[in-house]
Amino acid sequence: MTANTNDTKASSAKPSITESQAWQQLQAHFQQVQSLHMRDLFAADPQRFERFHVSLGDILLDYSKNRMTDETHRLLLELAQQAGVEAWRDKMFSGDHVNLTEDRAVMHVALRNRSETVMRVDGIDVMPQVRRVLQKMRSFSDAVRSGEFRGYNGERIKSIINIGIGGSDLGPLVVCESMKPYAQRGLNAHFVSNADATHLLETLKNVEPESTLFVISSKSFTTQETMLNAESAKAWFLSLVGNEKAIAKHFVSVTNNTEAAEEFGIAADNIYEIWDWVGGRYSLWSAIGLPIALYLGMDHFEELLEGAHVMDQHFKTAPLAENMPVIMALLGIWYNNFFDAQSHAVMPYSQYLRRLPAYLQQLDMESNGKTIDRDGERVDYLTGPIIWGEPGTNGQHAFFQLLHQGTKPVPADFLVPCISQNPMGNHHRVLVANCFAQTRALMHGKTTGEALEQLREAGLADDEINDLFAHKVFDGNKPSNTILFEKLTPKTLGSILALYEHKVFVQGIIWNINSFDQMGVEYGKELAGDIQGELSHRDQTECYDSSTNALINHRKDIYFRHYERRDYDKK
Ligand code: G6Q
Repeated sequence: MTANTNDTKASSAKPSITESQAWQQLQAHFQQVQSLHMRDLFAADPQRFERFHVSLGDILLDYSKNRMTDETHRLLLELAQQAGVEAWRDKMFSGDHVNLTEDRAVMHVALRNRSETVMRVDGIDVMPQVRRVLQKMRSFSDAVRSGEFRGYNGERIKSIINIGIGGSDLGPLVVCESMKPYAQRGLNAHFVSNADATHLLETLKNVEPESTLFVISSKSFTTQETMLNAESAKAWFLSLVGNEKAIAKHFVSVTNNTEAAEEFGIAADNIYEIWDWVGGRYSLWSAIGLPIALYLGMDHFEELLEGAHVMDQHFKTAPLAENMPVIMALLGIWYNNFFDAQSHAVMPYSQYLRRLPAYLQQLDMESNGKTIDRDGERVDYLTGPIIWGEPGTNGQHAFFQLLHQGTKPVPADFLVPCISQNPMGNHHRVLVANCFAQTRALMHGKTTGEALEQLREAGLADDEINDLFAHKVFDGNKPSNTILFEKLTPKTLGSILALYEHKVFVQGIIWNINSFDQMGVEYGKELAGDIQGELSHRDQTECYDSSTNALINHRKDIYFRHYERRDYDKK
């Protein structure tokens, strides 16, 4: 371990956060405020929005529709202070090995550092290498987009297929999907991740080899799904083109394992480097963002970086009380640990952001889905929530019922632009009105009096009203944040993604867990190997539990019978 790491570890050896004064005070405070209704808090204080919102550039975070008072706010901020959030944030920005279990720096902020500031990892300024790779991305993406770079037979590149999974998929995917209005006409971006060949084959149905560029994205270049898909894509390409040399014009790679990429057949020049201080789920800002640069152009990619940098500076310098990621993190902890909320919903009122919940699922759940704290002890409090969501207004016609009248508390984030990328008739006004109406209804609910009045106005008889009214009452007091922004531009998207990254970081610090490893993912990578071996022969499998054995044997029976019959039929 380096001196850096030892320092970090020594300073983290402290009593559980639940023993801190702030936590204890929050617990006592929770008893007093849990029965307060936000409806009354708003009625009693016309300035509530004024006090509980914060802006950064064109992004407004309204957090006034939360079950909190000034005292809650104060105590939550104290919790952040007592957990050492500021010190840990500074350690991350200084390149300390805050990823303790992997003994690594966590420096995705350097990837989008648009200032002249030096950013060191293990004593070395990483900015020159970051800028070198960005420059290489620019040259290549410019050449592809202008048609200067062409396929082996002179065709222009029309399709980019990213082959990667997890962090090497979700980040570029969410950005490309969200930024479609900025894409170049005639250029399509596809993302293939699943081991299920369907994903690759269905994608290949839409492209021609001469005009397709594959980006093999894998930090390790060993991930099973990615290797499978990359090999099958290469085989497909060669079967149609029949020319090994053509690979140099159609396959590039982003990886930390250049040797393996070269062995796969990728020309050295076509390899884009990433570094071990870039975590997979924090890597869209690195060369893993190459599909973004290709699809949207490097200027837009740099605007995305700029947006993230603005959020980084805000996170680094704004006082905790006005710090957007800190506020969102603390509210999340308030519900997770004091109200026992098991999940957190994300509702983008923007079709372009439809994949945001999936991206945030990985960011949050892979980072903070941990039980062992930084000191190696089992935690005795809840850590990361289940993240889920769908775009509005669709969710309203599906699961919103549970938000309004279910028995489980589900705090939610609503994201909505003020201006649409696709102004058309009344669509956007309807969309925004629905978003605001939902957060208002969740907060306010519908009282018994209001329900009765509505039923009377509808002309129902008294006995009908009696039977119905209880079903028409909405408790309200359901918390939400609203993130309202001007327009979904690359810069705004960069800020929003960085906002969530830092939110997750702050929560990890308070829960005293390492948000930057992913042992569960690695465990998954180990597991399938043995079973794959068992599936390849006909003998009965008996080495696992009865359930796993039976499932394996059942599949073998069906599979081998299916192929034997097919071979027999062919004869
Ligand atoms: C992310 C995780 C994980 C990883 C994938 C792909 O933080 O580490 O999702 O990104 O397993 O890994 P490779 O990029 O090495 O293929």
